[in-house]
Amino acid sequence: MSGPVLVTGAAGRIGTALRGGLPERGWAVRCLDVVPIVDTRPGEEQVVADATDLAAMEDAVAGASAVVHLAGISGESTWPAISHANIEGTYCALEAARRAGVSRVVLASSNHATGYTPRPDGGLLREVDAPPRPDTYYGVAKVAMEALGSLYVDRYGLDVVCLRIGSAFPEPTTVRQLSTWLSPRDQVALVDAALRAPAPGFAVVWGVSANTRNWWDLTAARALGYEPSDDAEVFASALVEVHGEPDLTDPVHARVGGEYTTAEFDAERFEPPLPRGDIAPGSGADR
Ligand code: 15L
Repeated sequence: MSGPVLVTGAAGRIGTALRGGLPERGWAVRCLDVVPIVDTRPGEEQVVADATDLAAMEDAVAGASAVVHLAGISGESTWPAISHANIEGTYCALEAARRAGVSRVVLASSNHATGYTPRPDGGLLREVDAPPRPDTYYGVAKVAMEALGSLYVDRYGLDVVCLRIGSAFPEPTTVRQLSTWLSPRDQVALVDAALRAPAPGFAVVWGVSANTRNWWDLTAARALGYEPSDDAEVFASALVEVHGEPDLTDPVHARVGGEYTTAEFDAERFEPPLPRGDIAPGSGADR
């Protein structure tokens, strides 16, 4: 590996975990976010820029060895906001990488790209059995992300790994997340594997920890070299005591996207987001 990894949305939740863990795995990190990072770490490079600004992205990617694209709105919002931040942002990340000759791009996709997919009657759900079936405009943007990644592999020969991330939080806070949790340590392990996998071409893999209650198959992610360490089950008794065991007929547990497939997540219920410069780091504006 030569040159730093450009991490977009570096001030956000996953970006912060990666900034902590990637250097220990030998990666230098160049951070990019619309807001300055306050707790900068030794050796990090900092770029304050908007990931939807192609010229700025071209400058930011120069000399990088890979791009990890996390920037964007991290949940449902209005169509103008999602289409600009999340779809335009993905195009800019891939196009800037292509123009700079950076051949490896890791994209933060999401389970919500296929959120309406039902839970299988038994066994584990493979990515190939969960084609695009978005549950929100946010999910549509993740479908577009995967489609753009596929295009840049086939047309321009990039290696693009799309991570269909589950619930990337410090710890699970709902019973659904006992199945969908991706711990901060495993966020680092998954991105590290996506960066190192020899010639993955185009790959789409689930991003969850080694949860006892997983129903998304980790075979494809493990084939990339991902070795998860954590299991949400250590939080199960406390969560089940408060919320009860999950009812598997409830859409929240019967579909990949959980709550996002319910009426509560109709985009009409969402306000346009704050202007991007007013968004605090780690507020969820970046993944
Ligand atoms: C996501 O993609 C979101 O970024 C995150 O906020 C959670 O909602 C997560 O999915 C999830 O499904 O738990």
